[in-house]
Amino acid sequence: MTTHIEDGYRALQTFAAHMSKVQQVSDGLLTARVIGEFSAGKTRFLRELLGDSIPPALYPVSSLERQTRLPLEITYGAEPELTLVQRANDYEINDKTVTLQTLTEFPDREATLQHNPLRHRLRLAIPESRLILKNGDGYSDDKSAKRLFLIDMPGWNSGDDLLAEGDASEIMAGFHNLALVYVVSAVRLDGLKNSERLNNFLQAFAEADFVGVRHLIVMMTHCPAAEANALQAKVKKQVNAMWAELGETSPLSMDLFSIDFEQVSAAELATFRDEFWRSLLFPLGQPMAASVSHPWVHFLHNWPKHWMLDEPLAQTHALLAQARAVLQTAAQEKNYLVGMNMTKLSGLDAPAIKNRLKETWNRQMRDTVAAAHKPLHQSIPLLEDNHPLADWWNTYWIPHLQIALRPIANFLAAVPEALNQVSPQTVDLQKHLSQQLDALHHQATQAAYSSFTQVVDTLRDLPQETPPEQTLATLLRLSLLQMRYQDHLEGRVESAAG
Ligand SMILES: Nc1nc2c(ncn2[C@@H]2O[C@H](COP(=O)(O)OP(=O)(O)OP(=O)(O)O)[C@@H](O)[C@H]2O)c(=O)[nH]1
Ligand SMILES: [Mg+2]
Repeated sequence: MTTHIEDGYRALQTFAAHMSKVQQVSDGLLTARVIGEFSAGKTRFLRELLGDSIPPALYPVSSLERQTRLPLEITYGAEPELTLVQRANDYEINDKTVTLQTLTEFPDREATLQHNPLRHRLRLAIPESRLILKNGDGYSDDKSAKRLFLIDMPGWNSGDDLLAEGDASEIMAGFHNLALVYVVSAVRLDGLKNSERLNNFLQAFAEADFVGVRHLIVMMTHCPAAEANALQAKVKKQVNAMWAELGETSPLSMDLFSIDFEQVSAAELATFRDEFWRSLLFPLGQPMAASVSHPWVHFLHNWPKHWMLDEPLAQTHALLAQARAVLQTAAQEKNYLVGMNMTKLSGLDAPAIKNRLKETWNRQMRDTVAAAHKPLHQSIPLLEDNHPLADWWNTYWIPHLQIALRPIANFLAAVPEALNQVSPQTVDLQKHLSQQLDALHHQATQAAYSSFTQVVDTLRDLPQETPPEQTLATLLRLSLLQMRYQDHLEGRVESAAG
């Protein structure tokens, strides 16, 4: 015999599998490249931005020497995964991207030397839902969710390869750009090479294709907080002057960030992350979703309306409330028929007594579901077969709710029988009814106030404004606790396989 908790976990695994299947998101054409001189802090910046979603072994290597050799594209994946892919162009998406290898740790520069940076890329998929373009990439006709690619590029003047030393325009902009992120170290602002490359970069930027407004993000690393304002002003002036020199008359859409990753506090980093995401996604003109910690949240928010559990849960609450009302109305202060006793029935023959009692009972119960034809345990709402929680609902929720409600029907079925047995010879009406009904009433009361119905009550008491993911998490967590409790109560032990 399996335990409740084993059955529960199995049902939740089905749910998890369902959720992972729902979240297949296809590749989009849109990219945001992170570019700049070697050791400017490009990789460090991406690590700081995304750190929480990247498992330590897959942390991109950032070091004092030139490091990044293959472009690293970071995109959304339900589970973190690092792969080596063959992909020469941003438009080789979905099936056209060939996965060559799955890596268990991030390779250093040496380990990537045999691959050609013009044809190979590393791809890091992480559960960061802001890397999903909910309404598509702005290029494909279908508006379904698409993956956005943040691409960490090798630094220019990084020495030995084609890609880094080649024509800047080839690596500086993507095929379709969301924005370009230009990383510069505050300590090297004045380098000659830097201003030459900034010039190259702005040319590439001017010619590149953008999904919305041509958006530049300048990310200044190694910047002490005290000098941030002065250095930002300096960079802004430099960039605007070069932009004008290129003959560009349109104003530049530019956001500037400055930070010293070694000095920043956790709170400052959190603010920086939010502001950066807002800036990056601003060309899409979509209000930015609040940062979310779990990818399922996004899918949950996009569930079809009729999949939301509000309605079936509300119906569950209603059924339980009806059951309790029956029990309470049936036995008021231990009396099954309020105000009725044998004295009131004196002079009546047996059939007349039965009729009187039946009338009294029906009158007493008329506002409860005792008067309805369909028993409560047959009115439990169902979930569609393809609902992600169908298995859990069918194997956990429904059986437990049936157990809570069925004894009400047993009790109600026994009442006419008990009334039928009353005759002019009956000495004490209430005593007779107690003998006939107390045990069943007690059973039904226990069932209606069980560890399971406590789960139902707790959910009803959640604040109105509780977000759906929190309600669901509470529901599932409580249900697992309840199963454990029930196993304990029934002395069931988990099998070795569980
Ligand atoms: N103190 C300090 N160090 C930083 C900051 N940003 C980056 N670094 C360090 O600078 C070094 C170079 O950073 P990377 O992120 O590897 O630079 P990169 O631009 O990716 O360099 P390549 O991959 O070689 O092109 C690393 O040791 C970082 O830890 C910063 O804001 N402050
Ligand atoms: Mg790097």
